[in-house]
Amino acid sequence: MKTAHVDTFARDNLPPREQWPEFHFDLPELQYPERMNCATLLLDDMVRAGHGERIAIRAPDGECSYAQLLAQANRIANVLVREMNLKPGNRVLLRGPNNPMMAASWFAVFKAGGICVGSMPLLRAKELTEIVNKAEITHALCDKRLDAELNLALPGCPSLKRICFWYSDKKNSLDALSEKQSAAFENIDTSAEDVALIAFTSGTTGKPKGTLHFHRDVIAMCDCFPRSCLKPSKDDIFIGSPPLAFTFGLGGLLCFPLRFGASSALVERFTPDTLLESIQKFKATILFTAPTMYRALAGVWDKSGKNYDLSSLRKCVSAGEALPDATRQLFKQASGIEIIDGIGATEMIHIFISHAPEHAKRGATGHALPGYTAAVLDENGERCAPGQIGRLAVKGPTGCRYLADERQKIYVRNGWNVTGDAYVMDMDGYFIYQARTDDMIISAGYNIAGPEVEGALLSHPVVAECGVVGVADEERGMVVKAFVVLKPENKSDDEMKKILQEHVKRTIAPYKYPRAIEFVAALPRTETGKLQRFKLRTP
Ligand code: 3UK
Repeated sequence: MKTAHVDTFARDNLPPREQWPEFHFDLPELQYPERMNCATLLLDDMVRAGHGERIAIRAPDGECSYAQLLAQANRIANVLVREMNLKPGNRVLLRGPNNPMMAASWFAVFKAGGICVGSMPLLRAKELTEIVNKAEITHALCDKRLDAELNLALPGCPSLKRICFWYSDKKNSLDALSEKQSAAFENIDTSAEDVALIAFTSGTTGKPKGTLHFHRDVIAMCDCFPRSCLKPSKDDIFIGSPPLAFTFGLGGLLCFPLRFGASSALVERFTPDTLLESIQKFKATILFTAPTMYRALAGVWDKSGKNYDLSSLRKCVSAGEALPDATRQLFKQASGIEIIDGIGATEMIHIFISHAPEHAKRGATGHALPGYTAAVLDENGERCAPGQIGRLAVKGPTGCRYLADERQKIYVRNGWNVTGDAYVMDMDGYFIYQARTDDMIISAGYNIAGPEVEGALLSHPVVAECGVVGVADEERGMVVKAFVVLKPENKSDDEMKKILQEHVKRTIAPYKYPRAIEFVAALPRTETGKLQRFKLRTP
């Protein structure tokens, strides 16, 4: 397919074809044309189809219709092309909290044929430098309030020549420049296989990996999980915490709502209480967030929940890490809502195993979504029998393509995307998460999955949060160690340790109980809500 990219850096740095996973487009809704620009489908076409007057983005300081979002994206696209000399294929860093200018900027870059590289708001200069250099980023659009780390990074980023800030009152701010531009823009006629974004993995260790996703992939993610599990309507109002730089947020808080003619409430920062307040304020119907937030929400729901009208909320999606059954149950008791759990990955762009709320099964992530095939494989790449633990492997319309990275050969094997997760398939074909493959604890010959022990601990009422890892032990090789955050007003003493150990022994196979327990005030987490187990292993 003929590329629209003049700057072919991304294409030139795709992995060689023979290292790509298999791609399958076996559903009627996954038959895509050879040329597509994802912004055209998500924005221009929606306005053409008559959604122009409907609200696309809701934010604390006002609403923005589809037509207004389109106009703003067009103005920014004109700034990129006319003032910042963007050429199709150039990489553009997008840095800001979730807000309307950030949303419009994503679309502006897609429209202009640029390649979006989102940056998590909390990234420091060192991490920014790494991704700018790895992706040879040439342009940046940045929220003025997040300029400090970017400015610190600049001396180490020779490729990054043109930067424009928004929410700034300067003459050359993105706000001022875009006002002067036309609200019309003709989208670049990209190929379905032109790279639209480079998403860096929130990898807990090692150098960040950039995953390349095509215009087609952005649309495919909208046509898989939302269509088969979430089933949104045009009246839904999405809300949630993941940054747009995290593909979980890009899908759930920007692309999914627009694909279905619905709207997204973008809020920059959440605590459990302000999230509840925002659900009321925006009458949000669909929530996207991580398991820890659901647990925290369940904790404040009964107290704070009374202060808010939360009756608009219908569906809740959890991803990013395993959803402990204790959290699923607590949240259901508090809200009446059965969480939709889904496993996704930056490499796959979004969720590929999940379930409709009525098919939730305790402890299980669900089934492969229509369009995807999933399997649990042993070390030889053969399928494991039901009940046998192995490596999760998946293929479908999206898949892993790392930007110039040897680790492609680790993630993709025999056409499968191997996610690095240990899973079991049960007799009903449900996929049941065990642990990250390298987080499995082997103690005295037993295989123990930390998350299972965490689940048992979380079912005790004094436990607010916990993380379980293996620590070296002379006698047993490794022992199970739990780091526990207690709810306020509980004593962190030896007696409490005993109580928790006995509780685990009663809940799951006794040999899995944590022989060591350490009480801590908080657990180390990434910006995407993931527990950083490696930090617990090496204090
Ligand atoms: C883990 C889960 C158990 C799992 C993501 C939804 O998390 C996302 O992408 P990342 O690249 O991490 C991928 C890894 O995270 N994981 C995610 N969801 C679950 N483990 N149950 C889950 N429900 O180890 C996976 O390999 O940061 C999630 C959509 C888009 C995403 N990028």
